[in-house]
Amino acid sequence: MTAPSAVKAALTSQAIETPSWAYGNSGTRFKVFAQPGVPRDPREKLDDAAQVHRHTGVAPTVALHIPWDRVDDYAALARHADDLGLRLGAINANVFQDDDYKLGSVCHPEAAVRRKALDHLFECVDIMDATGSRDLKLWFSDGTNYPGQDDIRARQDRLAEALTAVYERLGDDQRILLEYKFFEPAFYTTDVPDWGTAYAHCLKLGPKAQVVVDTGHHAPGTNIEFIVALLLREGKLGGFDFNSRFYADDDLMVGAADPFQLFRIMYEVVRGGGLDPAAGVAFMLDQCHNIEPKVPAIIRSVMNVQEATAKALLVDRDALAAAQASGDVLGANAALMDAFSTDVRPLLAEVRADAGLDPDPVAAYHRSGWAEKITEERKGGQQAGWGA
Ligand code: LRH
Ligand code: MN
Ligand code: MN
Repeated sequence: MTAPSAVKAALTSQAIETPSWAYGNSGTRFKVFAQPGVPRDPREKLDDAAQVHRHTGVAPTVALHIPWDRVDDYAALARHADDLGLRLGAINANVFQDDDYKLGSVCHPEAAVRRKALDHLFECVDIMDATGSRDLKLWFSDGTNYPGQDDIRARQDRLAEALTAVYERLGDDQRILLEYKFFEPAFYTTDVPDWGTAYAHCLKLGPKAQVVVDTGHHAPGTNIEFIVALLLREGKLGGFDFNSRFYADDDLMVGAADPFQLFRIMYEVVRGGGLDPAAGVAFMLDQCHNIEPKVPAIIRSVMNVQEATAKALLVDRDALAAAQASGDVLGANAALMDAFSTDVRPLLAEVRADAGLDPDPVAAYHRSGWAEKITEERKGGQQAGWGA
């Protein structure tokens, strides 16, 4: 078993990135429920993110979504982050909310629309240059609704062309993280529907292109930990968009729907060396908090990732390997289940106390008065993005 000090050190070194859009008002296509105290601009989203980092100690970066977080001066926004003890993280491109993209963005049949989408992706790289962000996260809503609507193969060619152009524009320390999703908003074909498609494109592009696994983007029953193990083994796991799903892309709090799945994923991350910061795996949240208060929900989510990580670190790898080698099916399964069944909350409380934090981040947040302060000061909070 990993020594307790090594487990603690690994837990302290894990950084979890929170998404700017999780702090804004969100809902479904049926209704957005506005909440009191919601940020009115990107700076206020960072102010909230600073509270998450203050109480957890492991959420130092914030992902931006462009144009949802469009500002005149990105370097100034990065300085605001710095003043708060934060850094700006992945830049998420948005080529899915414009009338021109009805038939797609970089895969659109018309060259002029493809050009417009590509220009936005270049703009995102310019923003990365200003913010010092490493990762450009690309998710394309491109696809078709009806058989025959467009040529599946030509769309792959157009996608490859755009990705190559963006790849060539990247600086030495910048990466493309290509995200896949099996359906929605397209209902028949999706141009990047699965890890295999994302992997094939990233492989052709080169070492600065990696796959991002959004846990909500799989068909029910998909073995996500297998995908994680395989991508890590191939050096192509760029990161995660963590959330949880009951039915489709529900974007609920990570670890809420299926903590056992999250544990299995984190075990493969640990097993594959992905927890080492040098491996470059970005642990990001991609969630919406439609009915629950946002800041404490994000704190809870960060804690859920930490709990799954702690359990994964507690797996007795020697006992597991011995059981596997001897064909002891039950013993091997027990080695995993013992770790999963461990209550790691006291260990994480200790890790926090060692770092000078309150052992109970949610309680500390509630006591801090931040919720009352923002409710008093902020009127007319911004919508997270959809329909904004
Ligand atoms: C698409 C997605 C992608 C977007 C985000 C808002 O479903 O997961 O990561 O950028 O939602
Ligand atoms: Mn996502
Ligand atoms: Mn999603």
